[in-house]
Amino acid sequence: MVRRQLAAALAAVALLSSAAQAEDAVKVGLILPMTGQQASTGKQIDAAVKLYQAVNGSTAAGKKIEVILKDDTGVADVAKRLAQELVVNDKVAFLAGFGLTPIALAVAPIATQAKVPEVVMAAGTSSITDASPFVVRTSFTLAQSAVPMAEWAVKNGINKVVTLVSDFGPGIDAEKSFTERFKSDGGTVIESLRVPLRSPDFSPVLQKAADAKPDAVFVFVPSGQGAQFVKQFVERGLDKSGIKLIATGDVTDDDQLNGMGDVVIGVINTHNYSAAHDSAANKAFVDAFKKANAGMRPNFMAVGGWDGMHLIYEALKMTGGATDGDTLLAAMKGMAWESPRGPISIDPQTRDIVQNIYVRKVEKKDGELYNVEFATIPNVKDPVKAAKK
Ligand code: VNL
Repeated sequence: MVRRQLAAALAAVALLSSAAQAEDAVKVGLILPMTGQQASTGKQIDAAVKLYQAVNGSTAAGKKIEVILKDDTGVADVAKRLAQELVVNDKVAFLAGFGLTPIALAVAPIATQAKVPEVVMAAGTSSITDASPFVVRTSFTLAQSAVPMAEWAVKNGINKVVTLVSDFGPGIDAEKSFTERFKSDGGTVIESLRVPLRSPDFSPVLQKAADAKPDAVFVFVPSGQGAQFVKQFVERGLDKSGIKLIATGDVTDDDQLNGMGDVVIGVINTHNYSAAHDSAANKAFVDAFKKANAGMRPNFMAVGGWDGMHLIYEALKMTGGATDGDTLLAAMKGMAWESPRGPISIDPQTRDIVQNIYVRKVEKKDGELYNVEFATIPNVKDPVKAAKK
């Protein structure tokens, strides 16, 4: 009898303390494309988030940080439903992830309504941070990379260009910001070509680009499509046409670069992160990432995920564990730290990332292809928002 009462009492205590623990946990709803066309982005970010917790522990400000991973399959409507469920049922303190622009945009009204920070770890269209005062970005904008690419091209004797981009938000930003700067620096864009985001066939546009006989083709395709693009570039014979390939670093993505073959050696591109970035912080990051993921090389998406977790942890430390959205946003604005990509900060006015952009050349080092950085444009703010002010 006594024993049974004791057991019941102990069970009650256990229940209470696990309830208290659950209440103490801070939940992060991580919405990523784990399947479908953009699955490589989901895989990279998920791995980086797990690594962040393995290296830094699973608590911040004395609270357990519980990540709830959901697969949006790359579809905006699915992401929207998942975000709603995470807010209403799981009571998440953060929404994070967002592998594609339409997904980040679809979730923004939910972030606004629920006053939950939306940490954008991947998507790169400039306007995303305008979609909600609760959006904070740790990835990049396309204009950040495209403008320096245009500047480099004109300075290096490239005068006539065909642009070729994926036909959605970031591609249109890349096309527009490259073209504006290239023209104002004295270059000519002779043709602007776009390919669909879903299942693109690059052959017809590559033929058009070849026929236009430019000095170079400027290309943006999203992470995960670079290898296919390069394959078709070669199949159409553009590698032997004398037409140079210049690009944002999304094309020569570390996730796929090694498989692209020697044909990409020498390709000049601009971006925020290279696995070959020369710093102690990056070496430690790349080594730990490879060790935890059977040799997989981290790409710029992984770094956006890693830094998104840093932002979440540090904001919680600053608020002493308080999780109301306004307090968290105040903590995030202006935060600065050293990322594996170099020094970064969150612009307190726009909530967008400020970071170095590097001009890189694909080279072979120890039998592997890398984007080797040879010039740095420091502390680049999103040029689209900077121009509006
Ligand atoms: C986006 C931009 C997606 C750049 C990407 O890869 C990328 C986006 C998935 O804004 O949707 O490389």
